[in-house]
Amino acid sequence: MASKKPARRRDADDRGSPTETRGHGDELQQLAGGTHPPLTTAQGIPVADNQNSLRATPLGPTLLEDFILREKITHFDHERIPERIVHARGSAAHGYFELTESLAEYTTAKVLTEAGGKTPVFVRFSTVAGGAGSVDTPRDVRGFAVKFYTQEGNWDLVGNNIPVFFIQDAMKFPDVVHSVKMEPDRAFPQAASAHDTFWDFVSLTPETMHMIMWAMSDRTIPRSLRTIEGFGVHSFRLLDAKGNSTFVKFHWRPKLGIQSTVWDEAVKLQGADNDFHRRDLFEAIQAGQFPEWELGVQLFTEEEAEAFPFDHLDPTKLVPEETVPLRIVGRLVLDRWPDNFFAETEQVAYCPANIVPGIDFSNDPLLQGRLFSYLDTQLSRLGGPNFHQIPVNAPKCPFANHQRDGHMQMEVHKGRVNYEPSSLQADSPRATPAGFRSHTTPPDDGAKGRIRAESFADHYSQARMFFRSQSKLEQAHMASALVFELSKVETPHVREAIVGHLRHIDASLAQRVADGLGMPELPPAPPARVPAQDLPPSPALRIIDRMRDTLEGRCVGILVDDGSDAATIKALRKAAEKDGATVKIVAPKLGGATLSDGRRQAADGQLAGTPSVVFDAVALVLSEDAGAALAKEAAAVDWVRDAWGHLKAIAADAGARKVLKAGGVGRDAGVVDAGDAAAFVKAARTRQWEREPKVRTLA
Ligand code: HDD
Repeated sequence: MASKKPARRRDADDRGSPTETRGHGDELQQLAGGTHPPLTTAQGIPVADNQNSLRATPLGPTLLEDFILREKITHFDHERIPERIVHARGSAAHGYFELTESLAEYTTAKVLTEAGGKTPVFVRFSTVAGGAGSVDTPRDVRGFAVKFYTQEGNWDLVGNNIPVFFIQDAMKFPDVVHSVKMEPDRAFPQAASAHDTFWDFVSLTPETMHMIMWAMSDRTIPRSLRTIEGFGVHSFRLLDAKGNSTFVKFHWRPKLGIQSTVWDEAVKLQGADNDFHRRDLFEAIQAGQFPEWELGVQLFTEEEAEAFPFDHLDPTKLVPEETVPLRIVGRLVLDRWPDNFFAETEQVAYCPANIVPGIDFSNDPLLQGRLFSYLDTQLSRLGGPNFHQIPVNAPKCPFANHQRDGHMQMEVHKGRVNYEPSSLQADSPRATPAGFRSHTTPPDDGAKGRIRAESFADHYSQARMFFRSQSKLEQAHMASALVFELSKVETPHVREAIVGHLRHIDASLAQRVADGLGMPELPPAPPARVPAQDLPPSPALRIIDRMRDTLEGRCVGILVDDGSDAATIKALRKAAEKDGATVKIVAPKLGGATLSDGRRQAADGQLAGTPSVVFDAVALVLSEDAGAALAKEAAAVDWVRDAWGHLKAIAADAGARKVLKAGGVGRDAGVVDAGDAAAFVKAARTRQWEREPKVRTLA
C-alpha cells in the first residue's frame, strides 16, 4: 500500500539542504517558548531536527549515515550501569555535619575536633534486598551511608539503621546476600526476606540470631527515612596526636524521634505509593523541613572493652548504652535534594576504607572484609579507577598523587613527573607528616589460620537481651513478624529449625511462634556452644516508649466533600499545622469540593488514589448527605477502616460518623469529634497503641 503513495516520489524539492526539516514533527520544535541554547550532539554539532531520523526517501529505510540518530540511540542504550548488588534502591540528599562538641581529647581528625565547624555531606539511605526499582517499604534493614567531605579528605561512614549485623566474618557476606535476594531459579520474591533460602541460611547460621531479632522488630518497617536511627555498627578507633587509641561506636539519632509503621500499613503502603520514603524525604526538604540527626558516640578504652561480657569486635554484638552512655557531639542536617538522581544518588560510591587521619579501623573481621569489597564493587559499577573524579565522589579538599590515566580520566595532568621520589618538579606531591597513620596494634601471639575467635561463640545472649528489652507490644510484633515470615517458608524443617533457635532466646517467644505456625509441638533446640546469659535489659533498644509525641514531620489527611463544614476544616488545619504537621485535603474528586460557605476547596489527593496509609492521622468532615454516600464507597470505608487498624487518630463530625460505622471504627481516646481540634492534635501526636489488641490477634 505504502509503496503506491505519491510521497515516495523523488523530486527536486525532496532533496533539499542536508539540514532541512520536513514532515511530521516540525511543529513540535516550535512549541516551547523561552531562550533555549541550541541542541547539539555530544560533539557539539548543532542539531536541526530532533524529531526525524535521516531516511533515504520519505518512506524508505533509515540511513546508517545518520550519526545524530546513532549517537543518540547509542548513548541511550548505555544509560544504565550495574545496580548495586545490595542496597540498590536508595534515596539521597546533600547537607552538612556540624560538630557541637570537640573530641580533641581523643582524635586529631578535624571533622571531630573543630567545634562549630560545618562539613558538607552526602547521605544515601537504602533498602538492602530489593532491586533499584523495588518498593520503599518492605520489611528490610535500611542503609544509612554518610560521605563527609572533610578538609582532610573524604570520610565514609557506611552504616545501617541496626547496630549489629547478620554475620561475623566477611567470608559469609555473599552467602547471606544470595540467600535473601530473590531465589535464582524463579527470580522471586523481590525485596523480601520471607522465603525459604533466607531462613534456611539463618537456621544454619546461629550468629544471625541477634540481627534477626532486630530485623523482625518494627525497626525494619520505618515510618520515614527521617525517623530512623543510624549506626556505624563496627567499633572504630579514634587516635590522638600521640597515637593513643580509644574505641568508638557511631550513632545517628533522628531529631523527630524514631517512628515505625505497623506491618499491615507497610504492606498497603507498597500499593499506595512505591516511593513513599523517597517522596517523604523529597517533600520535607523541598518544604524546608530539613531532616536532622544528632551524632552520638560511645567511647571506651581497650581495658574497658576487656571487661564487657561480649567481644565488641564481633559485629553481631552491640555495646549497651547503659554500659557506655552515648555522648552527643554533633548534628547532621539534610538541606538539599540532588539536582540529578543518576549523577549523584546512583553514582555515589561509598567505601568504608575512606577514612581520615585521627580515625582508624578495628580488627572486626567483617569490617576488614568490607575494606576490600567496596572499592572493588565500584570498579565494576562505575567502570574504572577514576570514579573518584565524579563530582559527588570527589573530595572537596585539594588532592594530588601520581595515579594516572585509566578509563574515563577527566583530569589533564601536567608536567613530566608522575612518580616519586623525583627531583624534576618542585610542586609534585609528596607524603606529609600530617598524613594518615594507622594505629600500631601490637601483634597477638596466635598462629595464622582461618579462625573464628572463641569470644565470638555466644550467639544468643544479646538476641535475648534485645527481645527482653522490648515492650510487650513490640515483643508481640516480633512474634507476629516471625510467624508471617516463616509462614512463607515452604520447607517444614527450616521452620522447625528456626523455632528451635528461638528456644535459646526466649521460651515464650518460641512457643508463640510455634503456636502461630500451628506446630503440634515445640521442635528441639539445636546444641548451643555457649548458652544464653541473662544480660540486663536495655530500655534504649525500644521504639514505642521512645517515640516522640509530636506532629512535627507528620502528615494529617482531611477528607472533605461538597457541603463539608468550612469552619471545622479550617480549625483542624490550623491546629495541626501549628503543631508542626503537614495537612493534605482529600476529596472524592481531585477538582475539590464546594464547602458549606460556598468556597471551593482544592484537593491535594483524590480519595481512591490517596488511601489513609499515607497519613499519620486523619479527619473526616462531611455533610450528612456526603457521609451517607461515602458510607457506601469502598475507598472511603477503607480509609477509616485502615486508619483504625493502623492505630491512627481519627476525627469525625456528625456526617462522617456513618462512614466510621461502615468501616467498623470503634470508640477510644484516639477517635475524637472533629469539632475538638485540640483533642485531635493531642491524639494525632502518637499512635493509639492500646487499641492494637482490639484490632488484630498478635502472636
Ligand atoms: Fe555493605 C553497600 C552497609 C557489610 C559489601 N553496604 C552498602 C551500603 C550500605 C552498606 C549502607 C549502600 C551504600 C550506598 O548507599 O551506596 N554493609 C553495610 C553495613 C555492613 C555491611 C552496615 C555491616 C556492618 N557490605 C558488608 C560486607 C560486605 C559488603 C561484609 C562485603 C564483604 N556493601 C557491600 C558492597 C556494596 C555495599 C557489595 C554494594 C554497593 C556498594 O557496596 O557500593 O560492596
